[in-house]
Amino acid sequence: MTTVDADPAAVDIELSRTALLLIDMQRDFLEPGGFGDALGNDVGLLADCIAPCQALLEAAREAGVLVIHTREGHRTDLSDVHGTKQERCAMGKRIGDAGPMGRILVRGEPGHALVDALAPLPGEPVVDKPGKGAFFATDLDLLLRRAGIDNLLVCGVTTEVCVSSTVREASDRGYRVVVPGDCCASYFPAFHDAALAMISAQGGIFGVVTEGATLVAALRHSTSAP
Ligand code: TIU
Repeated sequence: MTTVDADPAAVDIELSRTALLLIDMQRDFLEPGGFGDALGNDVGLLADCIAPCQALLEAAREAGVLVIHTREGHRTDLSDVHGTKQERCAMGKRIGDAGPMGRILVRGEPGHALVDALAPLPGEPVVDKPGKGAFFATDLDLLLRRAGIDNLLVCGVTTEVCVSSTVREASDRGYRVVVPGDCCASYFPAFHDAALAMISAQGGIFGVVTEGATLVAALRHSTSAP
């Protein structure tokens, strides 16, 4: 067991039953010309979470913790985009429109790729998801259950959209959720703060919140323990 200091209370996690989930660390959200940009956001606000995610990713790999990456995106014929999802991005370019990183939020396009700093290693599952929550219309739950996972370390973008949706889905499915706040980011700093507060409030209603460095230290300590 590894103890992780967190808000509102420390949690004990068994690393062999823990997975690191990196949510949608894609060029479409983090770089100019993608989906985030098309929605009218300042994508530069997400850059600060890359380095803490990278440090945690390295520590997780060293500790032998299962790493799963997700990507939000759609089929090339857009047959898996709800009309309502299209309607809600009508202010700029829409999903499937051509942009500087290829067709926006479409699988296989340059913008759909994960950022270089967090590229998956061969063998690390990459879950493609059409929605905001990573459990909706994916095989994520099956992968986690088959691997005997109870605990999820959830990082990524954006805090109040795909990270929060996934955290809530995971909580309802019985996973113990740990969110390192600096490994998440939002186009709206106030929403980031509020989303983290909503997770840990009321005794940890959806999970607990910690820092990336706290998790890295816990993973390293556990790896070097006799
Ligand atoms: N718009 C926004 O904040 N986020 C998304 O559309 N998707 C994710 O959060 N991945």
